Amino acid sequence: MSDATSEWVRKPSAAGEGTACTLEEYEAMYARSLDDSDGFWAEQAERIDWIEKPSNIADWSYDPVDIKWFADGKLNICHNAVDRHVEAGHGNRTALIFEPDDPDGATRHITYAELRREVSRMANTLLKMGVAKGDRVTIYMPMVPEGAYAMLACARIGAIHSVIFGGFSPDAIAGRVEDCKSDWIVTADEGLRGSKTIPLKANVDAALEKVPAKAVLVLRHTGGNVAMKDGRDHWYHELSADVPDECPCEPMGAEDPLFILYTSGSTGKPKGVLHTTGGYAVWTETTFRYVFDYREGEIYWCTADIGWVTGHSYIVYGPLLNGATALMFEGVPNYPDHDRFWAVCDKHKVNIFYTAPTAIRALMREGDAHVTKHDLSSIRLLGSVGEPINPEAWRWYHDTVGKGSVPIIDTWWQTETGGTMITTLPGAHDMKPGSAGKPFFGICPQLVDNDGGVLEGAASGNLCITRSWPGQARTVYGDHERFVQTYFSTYKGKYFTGDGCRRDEDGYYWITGRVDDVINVSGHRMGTAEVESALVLHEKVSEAAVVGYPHDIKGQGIYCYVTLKVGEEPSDDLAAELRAWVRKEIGPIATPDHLHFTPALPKTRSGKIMRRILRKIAENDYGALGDTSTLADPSVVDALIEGRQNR
Ligand code: 6R9
Repeated sequence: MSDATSEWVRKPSAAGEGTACTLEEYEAMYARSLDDSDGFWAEQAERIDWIEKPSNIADWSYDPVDIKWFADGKLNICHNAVDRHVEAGHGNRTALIFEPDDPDGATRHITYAELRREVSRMANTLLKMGVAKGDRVTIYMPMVPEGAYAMLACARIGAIHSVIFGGFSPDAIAGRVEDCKSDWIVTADEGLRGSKTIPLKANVDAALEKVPAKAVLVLRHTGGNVAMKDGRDHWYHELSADVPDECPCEPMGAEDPLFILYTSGSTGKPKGVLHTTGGYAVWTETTFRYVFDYREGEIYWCTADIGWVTGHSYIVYGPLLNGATALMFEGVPNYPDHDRFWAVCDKHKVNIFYTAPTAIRALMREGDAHVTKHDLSSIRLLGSVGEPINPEAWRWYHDTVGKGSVPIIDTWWQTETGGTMITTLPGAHDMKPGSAGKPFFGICPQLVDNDGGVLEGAASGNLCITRSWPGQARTVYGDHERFVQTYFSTYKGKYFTGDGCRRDEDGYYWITGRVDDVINVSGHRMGTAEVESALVLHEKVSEAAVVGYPHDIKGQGIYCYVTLKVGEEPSDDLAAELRAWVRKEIGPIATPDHLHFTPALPKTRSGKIMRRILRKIAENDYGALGDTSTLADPSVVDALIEGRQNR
């Protein structure tokens, strides 16, 4: 392999109109964001409408962990994302474009004035249902504008939204509803993805057999038949029929909670990552502005789902805070054909396109003709997010989609970071395929070795961040100790990201992937422990160990080693049953790629499963099994290699 470090791709020379900053500006602003952090962020915060302007800018500590930004400020983020633009005379500007799953279905254009009415109507409907400030509202919606309305409506009245991705199962919904004690659910009859219907309401019904909720608000979307429970379930169009389309914005403290978003970690059940109002507003506004270099009138499309943080920050809040026009797409990249993304870019003359490496790899495999048959000349910026992008996919994205002349931003960030942390800026930096690039304003990355020793210069290590930034998660909902343990105890006084990373001699960062027991499947974060817990819940399973392995399209695939209870026999039927079981317990995104029945797992004499060995076998890499002498029974390894599934 060539030394990718030396492979530069120069940015196009004309930065053009907009917010684009040059390399000199980036360097000056980055330096100031560290040397005069309060001054820098107070200035960025001026683009937000504050009810009470903050004077206390940064107020945080990593030991003990207590993070506050703009603490004495008051604002409403929905006002800033919606009303502010109408009041500034931009009511006729398009806020959202909706492209349905069916290419022949009705496209919708929603102006900022309409958005204000729709969000207000939704907010009044929530109030009518009984939702109060501080309540947790679960949103389980398809990718339709009403999903964004629901989020913004919560923000408008000071309720805390908890969006759950539509691909999660009833059990996963129940766990999340229970964890944040959410009495209220917003959902739709069904979702549509690639012409398949997703039974959203039925999934909610199944979840609510396990946990209680006071009311369910149901959007009629497909018109499919769903059961409605008297006294609990309400059709949105009925309940909202007589509510006004004006609703005041609740003044919120900057540190009042805005949303909870569940994400996977290396242990136990998913964590409810909590973001607050003021810092998140400033962070998503600023990152969107500089990273996407957004220019008035442009069409911006992020292909994520609002169920993930990328959808929160870069479909809803970031773009709308900037008064941008954001496209929402309900469908999938390969329906009705593998050209759908490019057809949509052409149809809506998309200027900025932001997607995930897994989609790029899948579409690359289908051949260039799907791309070249569409006019993509409107695209002037391409983005990537969610997992490391391999240089081959980067090249294809750059050369075939971007015709070799469009800059790519590879944005590294996490649910916990609220917005982009490491990326090149399109007007400032040359690119290196596979490298995320440079830290955003205010971000201090640090690489440490396994003992916490700080690594300087060109080095590889564990990626930490040493200073807080406005968009940082404040806690794990209801469990601050878990927040401290997960992120601030491995390397005391630092935020530990869980990612491995290399910094090259030019100061560019190359994320190498998770160093904990989290795997990244098609850009979806998953704890191997979650899949293991699901498997051992099955009556025939005694023990399970789950690892990731490199997968051409998905980035990582899910490889499960399973030992059965005495008397149970492995069979293809049982393997299929266990796959279906995991889908039911977690959701389709967690479907195992390989199920490997084994009479025993490799363990140390003290009983620890040697995952390193399991990873190597799943990767088909037996030359590097390393030291197996500490195994209680080394012969297990030969049997595992013999029975390997990923040939
Ligand atoms: C935004 C988002 C976070 C994890 C993160 C890392 C991986 C995200 C990446 C990337 C390499 C990038 N990740 N962006 N790795 N390059 N540009 O995806 O949040 O779902 O919480 O996942 O995703 O491993 O730690 P989230």
